[in-house]
Amino acid sequence: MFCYQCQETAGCQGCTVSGVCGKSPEVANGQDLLIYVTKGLSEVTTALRKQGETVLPEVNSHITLNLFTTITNANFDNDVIYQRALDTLRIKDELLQKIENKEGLHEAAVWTASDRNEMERKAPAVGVLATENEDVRSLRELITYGLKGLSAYMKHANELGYDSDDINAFVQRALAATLNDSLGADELVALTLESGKFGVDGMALLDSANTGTYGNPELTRVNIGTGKNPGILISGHDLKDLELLLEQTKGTGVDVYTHSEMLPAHYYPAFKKYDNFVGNYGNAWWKQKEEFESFNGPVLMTTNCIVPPKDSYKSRVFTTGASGFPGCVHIEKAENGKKDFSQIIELAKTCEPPKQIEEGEIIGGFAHNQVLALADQVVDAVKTGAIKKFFVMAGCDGRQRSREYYTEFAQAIPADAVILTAGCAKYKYNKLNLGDINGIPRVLDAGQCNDSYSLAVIALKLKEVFGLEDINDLPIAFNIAWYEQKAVIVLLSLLYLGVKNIHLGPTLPAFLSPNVANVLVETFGIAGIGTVEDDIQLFMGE
Ligand code: FS2
Ligand code: SF4
Repeated sequence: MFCYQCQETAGCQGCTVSGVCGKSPEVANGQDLLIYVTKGLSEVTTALRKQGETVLPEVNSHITLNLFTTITNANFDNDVIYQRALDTLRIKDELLQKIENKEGLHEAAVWTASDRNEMERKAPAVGVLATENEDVRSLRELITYGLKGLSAYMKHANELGYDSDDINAFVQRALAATLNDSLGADELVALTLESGKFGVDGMALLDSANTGTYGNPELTRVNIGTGKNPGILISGHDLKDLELLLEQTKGTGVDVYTHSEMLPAHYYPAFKKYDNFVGNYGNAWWKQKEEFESFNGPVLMTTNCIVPPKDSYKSRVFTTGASGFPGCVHIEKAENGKKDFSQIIELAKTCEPPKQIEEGEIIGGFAHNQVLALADQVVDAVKTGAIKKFFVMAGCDGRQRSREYYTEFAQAIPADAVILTAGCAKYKYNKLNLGDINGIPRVLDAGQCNDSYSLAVIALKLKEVFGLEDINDLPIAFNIAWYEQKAVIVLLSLLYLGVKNIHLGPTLPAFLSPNVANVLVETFGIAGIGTVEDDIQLFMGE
């Protein structure tokens, strides 16, 4: 196996024996094969579009779900992965018949298999290292990882009935381009930046889906303690799953708690009507071994990030959507679009209530609509000098000790600075009680990682209010933490919007070759992190 798609990759180089995330070599190979056949299908659909044919929404959806399935910590179930690969080949073989000129198609578009054994034999030859040129490999993977993140956002939007032909066509065109040996570094750099444009579009689409369905996030205080009823813990990112769960638990005596990236669900008006929607339990994904244990009740994983569960609570872990883990019950969507969570609810009734591990409240809900409602207050605070700087500290949390930098950084920023956050990175500083500036909290949480879009909207609005030409003339610094591939599309989106001098940590991606890293450094001023003291000085221009 060879995988270097996430920040925790072994030795900052690549996982070759097994994944730091718990992914076995067999699953890594299965995912490589799934990506390979998905690229093949994408080359076929892209050729069909060129012939003027329409690609069905089911095919688009199949492709984005395949990509989502291979995101770090989403799906460890090789039966599911190989079945999806086989289904992909069936769809592709059928569509291939319609291609008028098959000459010049990549092997991935014409290769097929009839069973898992054949696919398993093929898998080791089609992984990341199949591209020999280090820079081309780096750019192909950078694009592919960005598309994985974008696909995750598309799937969430799809669940709420939102879709975009343009974005699907781009995802497939770009996947097909990563197979094309005639594309050199310059073309791939251009495609990387184009991915950022579609990243912005994808996040905007999901923002419309979420706010159009559940209302605009608003300033909310979220309980982090526990009640006396048994509970279900819902993790991951899918708001539709949460809605279905809340509907089905109403009046059952079972409470629902959010975990990790589900916390921002509390900020949406539509979820406030459920009396049994009690609060948020625990922290970011990587602490789940302890927190799922002490929660006592069932856990529903709607997406990544799954940490391979301990036997002591594994029978209480359920998966749905793109997520999966062998031995954990997977709840499928029925034909009518509903999901039946009754077995989770019945199990919850037999469980002890959650053990309280924290108490108090955290505050959030500062997506674009809420912040813009406070715009006068914010602009005034900037004009009077009460707020001197905004730090965008969005992204992911993770297990490495070096991430304590972000807690220390948040504590060390001057008292007249405000943190704008989104994603599970927030757990490094959202319980520090950093106070407020003239009533504006010093940590403004916009929501999930995709709500980084909100932070961009806010920055663009401030640029307009202050009459600036360039977003980089604002008193905003970007100090982003990354872990998995959704952070890659967020980064590419920020670059597309013209944001410069983003600091990325705790380490730069292993999949950036020295030359590709240089392009990002020279063109966009991307940098890693240093010590807290040095970085604060640098950001404050001292
Ligand atoms: Fe955190 Fe994991 Fe949100 Fe990432 S819960 S690292 O999926 O996308 O963020
Ligand atoms: Fe390693 Fe990350 Fe790949 Fe898992 S996802 S195998 S930890 S690089």
